[in-house]
Amino acid sequence: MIPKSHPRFVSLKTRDILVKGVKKGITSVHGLIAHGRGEAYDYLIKEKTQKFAKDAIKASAALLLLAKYPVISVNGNVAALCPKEIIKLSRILHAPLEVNIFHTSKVREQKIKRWLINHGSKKVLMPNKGIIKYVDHNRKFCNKNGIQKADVVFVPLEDGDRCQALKKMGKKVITIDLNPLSRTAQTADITIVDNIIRALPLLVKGVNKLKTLDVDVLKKIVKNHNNRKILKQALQCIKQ
Ligand code: PTJ
Repeated sequence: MIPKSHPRFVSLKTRDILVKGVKKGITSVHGLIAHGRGEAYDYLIKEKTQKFAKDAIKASAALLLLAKYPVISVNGNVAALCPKEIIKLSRILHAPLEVNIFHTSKVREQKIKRWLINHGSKKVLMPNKGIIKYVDHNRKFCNKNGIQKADVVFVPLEDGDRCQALKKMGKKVITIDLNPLSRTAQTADITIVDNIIRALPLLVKGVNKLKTLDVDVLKKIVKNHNNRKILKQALQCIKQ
């Protein structure tokens, strides 16, 4: 039991959640390593949602609201860290959740699905006959009524290959990634450089706030977003 008074309470608690995720069979063991890398970057941005992240969250909310068919991709880390928030986002956007994992395991896919349903999701899409072109590994399989059909795909904590492939397929891609240098961060249309545990609740808030705005206003927010500039600001912050 970690006492709340511990100066690293949130960080230690988050690690615990992921370790439990591994024990439950939701998170891959590799997910712990990925999280460690994320933590290092989080430390460098002072474990705070910086302005460049807030700006990217606003643009993401606008793009998701403008989407005709947005889909939210869920992997083992996302499922363990923020099941409730990801379901909230799916609900307010009417965007399906789709389980799509990198480290192949049919058993883990089913466990993630059950986990999300137990947390209140009505429906969870699974990879089937849909194909993401240009990808060789397990992630090439997707749901043909989910990611395959989507115009905007939200892929938090992603590996670079699939992000590039989704872009080549003509989709708009939004990601959350603490590493501004990762291929995903560099390739996505919008990159939220922040910890998912802070960014996701803010994205839900952002969608709720912007949902009454005029389409033209939302389009302007998206048009004014410059991902290169955001990544540069994130790197600048890290350098400092
Ligand atoms: O469940 P699976 O099989 O799909 O596996 C999921 C992981 C995350 C293990 C898999 O997609 C993977 O290996 O990802 P990568 O290539 O390590 O990329 C994950 C990215 O997410 C890295 O750039 C990390 O810095 C970043 N990251 C890790 N934890 C967080 C994070 N970004 C935001 N918030 C975090 N908590």
